[in-house]
Amino acid sequence: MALVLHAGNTNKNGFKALIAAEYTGVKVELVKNFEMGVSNKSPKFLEMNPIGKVPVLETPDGPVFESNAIARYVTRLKADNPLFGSSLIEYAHVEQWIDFATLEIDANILRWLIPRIGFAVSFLRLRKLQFLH
Ligand SMILES: N[C@@H](CCC(=O)N[C@@H](CS)C(=O)NCC(=O)O)C(=O)O
Repeated sequence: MALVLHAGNTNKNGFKALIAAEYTGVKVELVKNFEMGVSNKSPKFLEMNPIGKVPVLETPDGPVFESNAIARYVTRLKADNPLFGSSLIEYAHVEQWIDFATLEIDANILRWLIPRIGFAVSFLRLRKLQFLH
């Protein structure tokens, strides 16, 4: 039976679990009729993740939130899954790129993107305009 993932079908954080599932040979299905801002604020959803964020994976042992934790859970469903690597240095490299993507890219992406789509003035632009020194 498939595990149910709560997220929209374009959610980048949901993709982590779906990709891990594909490589692992585990069935993960997106919940039907997910509506951002509605489904993830329902009382049933908030029982699974009190801060109302997606993705959340329903497992036979209860829900898991945080996309990296979900991807790791799905990957660990297969014993000795090569996705984790097969030596100490390979494990470290897998963790290195997970952390890099999360802490260096994801954490900063909105700060980079928002000025470029015209919603705010970037720090560099302010400095160029001599508002900052
Ligand atoms: N660190 C979390 C981030 C989760 C997150 O920010 N989810 C966003 C969508 S990408 C969300 O649910 N936003 C809805 C809200 O904040 O109400 C993870 O990796 O799962």
